[in-house]
Amino acid sequence: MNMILSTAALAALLPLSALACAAHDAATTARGPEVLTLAAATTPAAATTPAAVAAPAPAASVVTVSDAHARSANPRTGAAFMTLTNSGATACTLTGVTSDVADLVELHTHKDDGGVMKMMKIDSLTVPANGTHTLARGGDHVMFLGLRRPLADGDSVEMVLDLGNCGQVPVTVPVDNGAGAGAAPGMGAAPAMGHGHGMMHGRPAN
Ligand SMILES: [Cu+2]
Repeated sequence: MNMILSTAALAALLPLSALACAAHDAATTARGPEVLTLAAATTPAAATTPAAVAAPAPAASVVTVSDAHARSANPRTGAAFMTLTNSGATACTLTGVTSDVADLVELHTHKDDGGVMKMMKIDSLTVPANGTHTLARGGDHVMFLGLRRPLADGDSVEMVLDLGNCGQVPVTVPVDNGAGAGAAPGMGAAPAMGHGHGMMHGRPAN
């Protein structure tokens, strides 16, 4: 009898506790969305303010970017190329580039060193008033050192160009590892270029 009673008691209790659990879960779940709703209500408000403040900056920049692409010849380094056009009446100076694609992002150029093209870091690039400056293979480029992810065709790289008084210019650069390979047969040895970059980067740092 005891056994039967106990079982009956258990049977009677179980649904209760199940209900209690369900009710508790429901209460917990109900609280969750409430918190989420509050957070969701807060976030857009917070996000709106910086966006409203930041909005005039791109509009103020007289520099636009065209024909941009990025490429990488090895897993550790890559580069980006583009044409910068300045529609303003004064020169603009590109002093830096930021991107989360690599540990280090630098401005580079190539120089003929006794018949050997070597690349080196530069502090800035100037885009003349009402003119253009082109970053191209074998010349000036944005250098990615310590890639945080591989650059595969079809990917894109987000970066922000710091043009000082001319503003911050955000740009999304598509990855095209084959771009320019046919245009510069002399420099076309892509692996050699990549190798050169790697070699040069280790050394001037010392
Ligand atoms: Cu470089």
